[in-house]
This record gives sequence, C-alpha cells and structure tokens, in this order.
Amino acid sequence: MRKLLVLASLFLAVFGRKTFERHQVLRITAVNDVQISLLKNLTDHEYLELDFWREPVHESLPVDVHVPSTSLHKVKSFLKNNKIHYEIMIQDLQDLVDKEQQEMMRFRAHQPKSTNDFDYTNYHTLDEIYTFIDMLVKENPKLVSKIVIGQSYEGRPLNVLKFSTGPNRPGIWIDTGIHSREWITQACGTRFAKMIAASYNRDAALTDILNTFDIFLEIIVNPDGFQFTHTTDRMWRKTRKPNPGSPCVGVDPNRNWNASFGGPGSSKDPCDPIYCGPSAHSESEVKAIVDFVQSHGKLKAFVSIHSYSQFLLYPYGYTKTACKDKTELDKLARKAVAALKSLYGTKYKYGSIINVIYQASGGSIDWSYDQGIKYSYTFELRPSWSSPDCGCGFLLPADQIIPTAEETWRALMVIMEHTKNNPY
Ligand code: BPX
Ligand code: ZN
Repeated sequence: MRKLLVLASLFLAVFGRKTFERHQVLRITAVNDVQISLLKNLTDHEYLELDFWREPVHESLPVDVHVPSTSLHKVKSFLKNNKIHYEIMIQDLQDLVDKEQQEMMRFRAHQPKSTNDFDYTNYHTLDEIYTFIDMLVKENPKLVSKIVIGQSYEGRPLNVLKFSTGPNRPGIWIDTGIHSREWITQACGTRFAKMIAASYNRDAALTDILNTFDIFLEIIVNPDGFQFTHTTDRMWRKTRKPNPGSPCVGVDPNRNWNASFGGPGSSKDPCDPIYCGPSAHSESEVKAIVDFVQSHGKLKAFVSIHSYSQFLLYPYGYTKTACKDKTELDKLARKAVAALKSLYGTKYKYGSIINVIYQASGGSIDWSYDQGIKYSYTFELRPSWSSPDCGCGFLLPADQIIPTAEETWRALMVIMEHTKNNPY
C-alpha cells in the first residue's frame, strides 16, 4: 500500500495533474447505526483510496464520498450487499474539473489593471489573488494595508488584509481557504475584500462598523494547499508539510488548534484527511494566526469560512457541553441565516458544530472561543448537504460566486453589527 502511494506521488511529480476520469462522487444515506459503522469500516480500506467529502457520523447527514474508477465496482457492490442507499451525485468528476478549468481560461486572456476590472465571476489562481491583494492596497492606501503574519511551509507569505480607519481599535477576524479545495471560500474572500473597500463612506452600516473595528481578512489561509489544488490535485484539503516516516503529506489545519487537540473527531494517522498533526499549532499556517490573535489581544469576533453544506456553526465541536454563550450565539445565528436567506432564499441550518455536523477536535473556532472571543462562528457555504442540489460539492459553478458572496455578506453584517452593539 505504502509503495503504491509512493509510486502514485512519483507519477504526479513526473506527469503533472491528477485526473479524475470516471471517478464518481456517491451520496450515501445510511439509515441506522449499523450502516454508519459499515461506512466507517470502508474508511479503513486504504487501498480503495476513498476521499470522504463528509465523514460518516450520523444518519441524518448523507455521506458524500469520492470514489476512484478502480474502486467503484467494489464500493457499489458493498453498498448494495448491505442494502445501503446511495445515489450518484457526480457521474464523472473529471468532467466538472474540466468545466471549471475551461471557465478559468476565459480569464487568462485578460489581466486586470485594477480591482474594478477583476473578474469576480470566476475562480482564480494563487498568484492572481496575491496580485489582487496588492492592487487593492495600492488603490486604497488610507483604508487597506497588507500584513504578512508568517510563512507557509513552502515559504509563501501569509497575507492578511487590514481594513482600518483609526488607531487602537478592537478587531474582527475573517478567514477563508483554510481547506484548500473549498474554492468558493477564497473566491468569496476576494469579493468581501472589494466590498469592504468600496463600501466605506458609502454604506452606512459598514461605515459604522469600520468606525468601531478594524477588520482583518485572510483570504488564503493555506496557500501551499491552494497552489497544489491548481497544479496537481484539485481535491487537496490539508497543508503540504511532509510527515516524517509516512508517505502521506499534510495536516488538517482545522484539527491542528489547541482545543482538545488530538481528541475525538480527529485522527493520529498522517494518511487521514482529518490528521491533527504531530502537536497543536505544528502548522506554521495555524501558528501564524494563533500568534496574531494573541498579540492583537482585542479581537471580538472570529469567523472561519468553509464549504460546503449551508450551515452556520458556533462552538463547540469537541464537546457536547454547550458553550456558555450558547443562547446568545444561537439567537444571533438565527438572525444571520434569516438575513442570508432574504436575498435568494438560500436555506441554512445553524447550531453547534457537534450537533449540526459532527464531533471535531482541534478546530479553529473552538480555540478562538476558548481564547475569549465570544462571537466565534464557522460558515459552511454553498452547495447544500442534501439533494436535490447542484450535485457539485467543492466544485460549485463559478456563476454562483457573486450570489454566494452577497448572501453570506448579509449574514456577516448581522454578526458584525451585533458585535458592535454588544461590547464586552
Ligand atoms: C467546521 C468547523 C469546525 C470543525 C469542523 C467543521 C466542519 C469542516 C471540517 O471537517 O473541518 C467540514 C469541511 O468544511 O471541511 C468539509 N465539508 O464538510 O464539506
Ligand atoms: Zn473545510
């Protein structure tokens, strides 16, 4: 098995991009605990090379799993033999990847001269987003600056946009792209940045917020992973740091925080997509945020953006015990998802991570909340977790970028306004 993995990575190094021809994504609906544990057993068969887009945890949430063509027959027979219901969510994963690539080609011909000229209706490479960041700072020198909070494992800058209209303000943190394959999040982050810069002194509500808080926005938390999704493996989730003694690369940056680190809902196996890493904050991408948050000392909201499932989540992920602000966070989440829905009717579920999605230890917002940042939330953006939907998972069509960013912004505004009106 290990040898196969080594061979596979050599193949990628020599021939470039991983292809997903005739790979499928199955949406599996288990109806009881027996079926759930059967699905969990599937994850142990490494040779099947299954990529769970969502972990099998409880019956109310279907499991989406990416199955390589070579394992399709085995997996489908297994499901049929055990009478586990599934549907084919994606017929041929490569078709969707190709479509996304073709869309991106539209942009290649046109290099934007300003952030007005930037194509927000399309997905962008790492370098394009880095260029966007620099343009935005240059165009709005009084309002926007770029802070480099550290370096990724491969040496890329960890850029944070700071929106500020005065000294010594408390702050609001927003991050996107901690999981590299969740492309809708970096795209929304880019759009948010432009919106904030364009709305100061135009939009009254946002102007109010910017007269009280600095906003910090990290669009690409995991640049090495993001680059890798563009060059080599569109479905990469983790960081890109090698694991000594293992053929598998990377740590799940959303299991690496010092919040019940290594506990249930994370893995000690470097080959697992939810590998927690050798120690808390072992990933420089995570440590950079930890150091920034602690040295800032006055962050009042911390919002970490993922895809997909259409959830708005608050702590905890590591325990069933309700966090002490649960009542307030729940009420605010309800308001936020109502504002989100008011734009295009997009429906979100909300609640604590462990209740709505699954148990997860070492997540970012559990850490930020335990640091004393009361308004700690995670979004899981479009598409939804249930059929009928686009049948696209992490490959959300680019024409949904702007609507997704606009509706999410409504919810973010509700959270930021509440943070402003309820100082602590
Ligand atoms: C979100 C916040 C804290 C703990 C877990 C999550 C869910 C998130 C994850 O497992 O880290 C799910 C995801 O966005 O990575 C992928 N997904 O379900 O589509
Ligand atoms: Zn994620």
